[in-house]
Amino acid sequence: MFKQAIVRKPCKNFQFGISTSNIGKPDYQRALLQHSKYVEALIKSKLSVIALNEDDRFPDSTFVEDTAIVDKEFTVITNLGAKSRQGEEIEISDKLKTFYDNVESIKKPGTLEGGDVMKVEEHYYIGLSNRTNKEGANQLKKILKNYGYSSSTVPLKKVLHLKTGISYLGDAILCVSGEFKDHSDFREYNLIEVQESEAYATNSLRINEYVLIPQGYANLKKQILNFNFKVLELEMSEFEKMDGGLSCLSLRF
Ligand code: CIR
Repeated sequence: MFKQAIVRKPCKNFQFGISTSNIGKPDYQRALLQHSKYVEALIKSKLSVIALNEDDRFPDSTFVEDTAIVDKEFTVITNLGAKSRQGEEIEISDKLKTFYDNVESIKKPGTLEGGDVMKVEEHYYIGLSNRTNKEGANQLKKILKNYGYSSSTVPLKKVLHLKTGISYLGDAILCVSGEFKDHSDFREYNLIEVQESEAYATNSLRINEYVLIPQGYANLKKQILNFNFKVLELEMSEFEKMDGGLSCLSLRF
C-alpha cells in the first residue's frame, strides 16, 4: 500500500525540456490542467500528495520519478544522466530526508534515472539506457543488496527509460510493448501486450486499488479491465509531447 506521493507542477519553461516525440510543442495551461487532474487521481487512489513548487531552472522537473528510488525503508537519490536535469534531485532529496532515515545516493561517474528502475515484488529491474550507465546500475545493485533486495540489469534498445516499454501492475502482471514483448527476462509473468499504436500507454500506473492509464487507448484499457482492475483514465497529451508518462510525474511510497 502506498501512502504518499511527491509531485512538482510543470514550470513555465516546460516546453524547453528534452523531447524526441515530434508531436508538437506542449500547451502550458493545458499541461497545468492535466497535472492537477493527475494529482486528483493520486488523491482518489488514497495518497497524500506533497506538491513541490515549480522550478523554472529545470524544464523537465515535473518528471520527479527520475530523481529518486523510494522503497519502504530507504530512498536512493539519483544522479541524473541528462545534464540539463542535474540538480533537480536536490530539493527532492531535502523533502525525502523528512520521511527517511536511510538516504542513499548514486555518485559520479555513475548515472541513473528512476524511470529505469522497476520493482517487481522483491526484485528490481534496472534498465541500462542513455541515462543510466553500468556504474550507476552497479551502485544501485549494491545498495539494494544491503537492504535485502535482488536486482538485475536490462540493456535497452530503443526506449528512453525501462518503464517507457514495460510496467508492473502487481499480481504478476506486466504491460509490455516493443522490445519487451518477447524478452527472455519477462516470459514468466502474465503479459499484457500493448499494440504499437498504443505503445505510449504501456507506462500505466498501479496505485493501490486503481490502475491509472492515459486517455485514448481503448485496446489497452479493455485488456486491463479484463483483469478486473479499477481504471482511472487521464489526459496526458502535453506530457507525451515531452516524452513523459504517468509514472514519471510522481514518486510514490
Ligand atoms: C526527459 O527526457 O528527461 C523528460 N523530457 C522526460 C522524462 C520522462 N521520465 C520518465 O520516463 N521517468
